[in-house]
Amino acid sequence: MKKALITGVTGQDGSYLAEFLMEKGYEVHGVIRRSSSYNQERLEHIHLSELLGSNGNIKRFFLHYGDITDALNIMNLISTIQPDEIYNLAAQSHVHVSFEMPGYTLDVDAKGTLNILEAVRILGLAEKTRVYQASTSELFGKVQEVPQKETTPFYPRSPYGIAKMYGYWITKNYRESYQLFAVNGILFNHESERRAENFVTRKITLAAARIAKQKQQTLQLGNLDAYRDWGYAKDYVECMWLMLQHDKPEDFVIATGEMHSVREFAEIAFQHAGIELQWTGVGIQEKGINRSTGEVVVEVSPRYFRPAEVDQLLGDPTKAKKLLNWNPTKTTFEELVKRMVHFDLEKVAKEENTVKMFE
Ligand code: NDP
Ligand code: GDR
Repeated sequence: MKKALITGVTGQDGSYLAEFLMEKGYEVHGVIRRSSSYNQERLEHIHLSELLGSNGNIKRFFLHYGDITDALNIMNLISTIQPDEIYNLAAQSHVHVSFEMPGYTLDVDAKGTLNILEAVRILGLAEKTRVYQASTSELFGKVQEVPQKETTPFYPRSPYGIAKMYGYWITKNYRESYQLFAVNGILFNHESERRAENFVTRKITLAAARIAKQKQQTLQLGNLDAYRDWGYAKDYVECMWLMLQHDKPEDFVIATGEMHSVREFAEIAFQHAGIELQWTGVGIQEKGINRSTGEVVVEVSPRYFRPAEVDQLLGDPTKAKKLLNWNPTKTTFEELVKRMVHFDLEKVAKEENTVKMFE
């Protein structure tokens, strides 16, 4: 049985990847951080299926306390588990937050990556353990070429993008210097009903659901004219695994090849929640009005503007299609938005019930 170690297992991608690898028959080990509040919501169903013995009562899912900034802890975990594959998904992953916490973002996203690669090298696991590094389309930042592919020059525009750039190069360097099977997945934005609530897509789908159910009045957004290449997270974790099964360690762009604006995302999301948006005004005066009631439901707030913005990202996944035989449009943009809104409509309905229960 192959063993995988996932850092960032409590996050959006980590939870989907854990499920995916369990289905493939792996023994899965995840790194969780000690927290004063519960942080395993996205993993509960995996715990449950293990407890119910649906996998023949052989425990195949293990969680370990750890932090990728703690080199000793990471060394100890890798030495004990002896994983065949490591997926480094742990990160301070919020671009806007990285402007407020650049030093911390550097420690986690750059040095944390080095800690993992060094542990594999020092422990003499270069031949056994394959490493996946969660690289990002934010490396492209201020776009030098459209669409972006593996050979497009980088120009990151945030402390997050710059820290991830170190992660990218150190991964490549360990591959070239020490013959590690270490690869970068340069993934473009991918979303889901498990997306954290402060990323723009989930913020919109939750707000659209709450506004439709009269639990919230308005949604405040920043730059409505940012364009992103949005895919579905569950489809993307498969690529991480495919990259580590490939015969050669190589870096891959993973994207849908289609981009949409934040404005468009909001329009479609509100539509699925039963509200037709009409835009009025310009710049920070711009507003989204509910066409049937005339109420303002979307406002622009400079609070969500970034000191330096990435205006548009569009990926070219040709290499992944060809070499990994990956299908980038399993879930279309429309389906993704619809799926997230319907999930949040149900979530919000349950919130209402909970409120009523305690009234
Ligand atoms: P999330 O923010 O949902 O999850 C991040 C995970 O990292 C959480 O499990 C978090 O733990 C963990 N983590 C944060 N800091 C540390 C640390 N110091 N030590 C150990 N664990 C830590 O991110 P996603 O799932 O969306 O993304 C996964 C990875 O892919 C990230 O590296 C992200 O930067 C990258 N990426 C994401 C893209 C996307 O569109 N989603 C696109 C391209 C790259 P906790 O729950 O305790 O906070
Ligand atoms: P991004 O995702 O920065 O692309 O990073 P995010 O959803 O935060 O922003 C996308 C775009 O929307 C604009 N925007 C807003 N963003 C947020 N969060 N909140 C708002 O209210 C808002 N209004 C407009 C942003 O300015 C931006 O242009 C994500 C993360 O998952 C990274 O970890 C990952 O590496 C990249 O995707 C690829």
